[in-house]
Amino acid sequence: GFSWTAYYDVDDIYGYLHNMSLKHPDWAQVVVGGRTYEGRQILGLRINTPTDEDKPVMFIESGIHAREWITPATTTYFINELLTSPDPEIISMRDQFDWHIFPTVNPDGYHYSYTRDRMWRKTRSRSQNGCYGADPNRNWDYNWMNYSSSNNPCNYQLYAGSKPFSEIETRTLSEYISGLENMLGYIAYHSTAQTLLLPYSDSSEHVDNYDDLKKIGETSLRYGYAVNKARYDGPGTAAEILYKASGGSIDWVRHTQGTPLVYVYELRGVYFSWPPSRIHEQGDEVTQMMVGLVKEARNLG
Ligand code: 0X9
Ligand code: ZN
Repeated sequence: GFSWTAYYDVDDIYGYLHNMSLKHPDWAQVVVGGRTYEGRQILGLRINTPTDEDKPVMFIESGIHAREWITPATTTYFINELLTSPDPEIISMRDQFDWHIFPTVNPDGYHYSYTRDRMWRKTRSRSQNGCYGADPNRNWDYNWMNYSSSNNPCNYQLYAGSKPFSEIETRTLSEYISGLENMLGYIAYHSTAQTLLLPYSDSSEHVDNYDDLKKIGETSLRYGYAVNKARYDGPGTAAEILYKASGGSIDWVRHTQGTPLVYVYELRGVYFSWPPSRIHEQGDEVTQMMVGLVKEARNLG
């Protein structure tokens, strides 16, 4: 069976999502967020418990970078918490939103990292000169190619693609996102800078609700800290506390969709490695970070 003491390949993660939808058919369903170069689907779980009113959407993007294995593992852990936890705080968080949760939005890359090259980061599209993959977090259609981006398809990490949305993964996922009405939050998980980032990633400009985002982020980190005493940097813009990077998903989401709550959580680990025996620890921390985020967001209205 599926557990949180090991890392799993894509098919097992997708199997878990299917099992959960069979177990909770009334409020959990598998959704297709997009397609990949190698013909996979980008699968997620939509969790939407029955209520009278329409609920705001909370979107979770995970695993856009293939080698950041802790992110899909944490995300399925979080799904399991939403589905099974008896904690009233977690139940209340679950019931407030229409959740769209995608544990691995770059499944071709993740499978390649899992089976061939642990440090693989990009997609697996083949370019004309025979090199593989683009960085899917440099490929979104907003300020494409400005910072921390390469135009060389053979660049192992930062090739931004031949044009904005050249990658079928980012293009199809962006279409899915555009189709969502009333998206309140978009949360992306990365690793391993142990940092909480706000938009924008490629400019020092502050978004109009920067102060709220900062306050909500601080509460989120405080809730996370209570679990393991792990200190995260931030919250702050990538330009302020990490480095400027263009073409990232959160910048596109914020700019084109106007989503109010947009964050990148860089989770823990050392050079993309994190012991499988400690997935629980990271999972509980992220769950509490989400509880804190949702609480403070509601306080601020
Ligand atoms: O460079 C990135 O894409 C992220 N760091 S990582 O080490 N996981 O690759 C930072 C993402 C910051 N946000 C955006 N660039 N949108
Ligand atoms: Zn990353």
